[in-house]
Amino acid sequence: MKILTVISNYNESESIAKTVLDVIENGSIEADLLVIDNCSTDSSIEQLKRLKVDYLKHPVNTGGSAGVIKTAFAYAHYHGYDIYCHMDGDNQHMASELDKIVQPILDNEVDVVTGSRFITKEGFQSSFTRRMGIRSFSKMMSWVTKRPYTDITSGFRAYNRKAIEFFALRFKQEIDTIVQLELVMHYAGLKGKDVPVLMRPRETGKSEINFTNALKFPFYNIISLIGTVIQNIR
Ligand SMILES: Nc1nc2c(ncn2[C@@H]2O[C@H](COP(=O)(O)OP(=O)(O)OP(=O)(O)O)[C@@H](O)[C@H]2O)c(=O)[nH]1
Ligand SMILES: [Mg+2]
Repeated sequence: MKILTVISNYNESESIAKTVLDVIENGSIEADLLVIDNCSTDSSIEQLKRLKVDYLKHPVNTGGSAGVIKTAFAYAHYHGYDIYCHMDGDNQHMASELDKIVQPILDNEVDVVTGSRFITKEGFQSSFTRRMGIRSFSKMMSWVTKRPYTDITSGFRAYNRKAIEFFALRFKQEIDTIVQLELVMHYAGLKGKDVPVLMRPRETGKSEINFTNALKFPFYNIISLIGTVIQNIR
């Protein structure tokens, strides 16, 4: 079984080393490690060189973290990986819990696993408004797909070979929002589940969900949801 752990990085020079070392020292699975850098403008690349970790750098920033996921699917497929695990470079996800998101795939239970901080409600739970946003979209998606979602924006995920091949070979469009990614997986017949994990608070750097993105998030995701549902009507 070939497993790839990908760390998504954009201007995380203050936390990328911690994240990489967490995977190397505490990773609970046997896996290769790759950092995908979305054209950082800070000293992230110097940190990666110093750590001697494998990385690839986008020549331009894709305008959001979804671009990293597309590259990761292509890389995982090209190099013949059976499972691709995704972690954010802000050290919020725990490498010691990688086995939790991989196990349901090894058991052939599902195709995609999402680490959710809202099942046991322990560890970092995010701000009240952010929680409300995540909750509303999780509920909306559960209603549309009839599969329970609890932490729709979580970046701590594992995908099996079926999911990797779908996104690397068959899905040619851009991935713009997490709602679109989840809905497309649903329509492609990929089965998913959430498992409980703990998350840490972001200590440094800037979250993708800044003030402007927090305002745009509901609109983009609703448009995405409607657009993806319409595209699936034949
Ligand atoms: N902002 C931003 N982040 C990116 C980009 N490409 C990759 N990333 C990475 O994607 C991850 C996004 O995580 P966060 O910005 O913390 O967003 P989040 O975890 O959904 O939100 P929080 O709950 O606030 O932590 C980080 O690891 C970034 O380094 C990009 O183009 N913009
Ligand atoms: Mg984060």
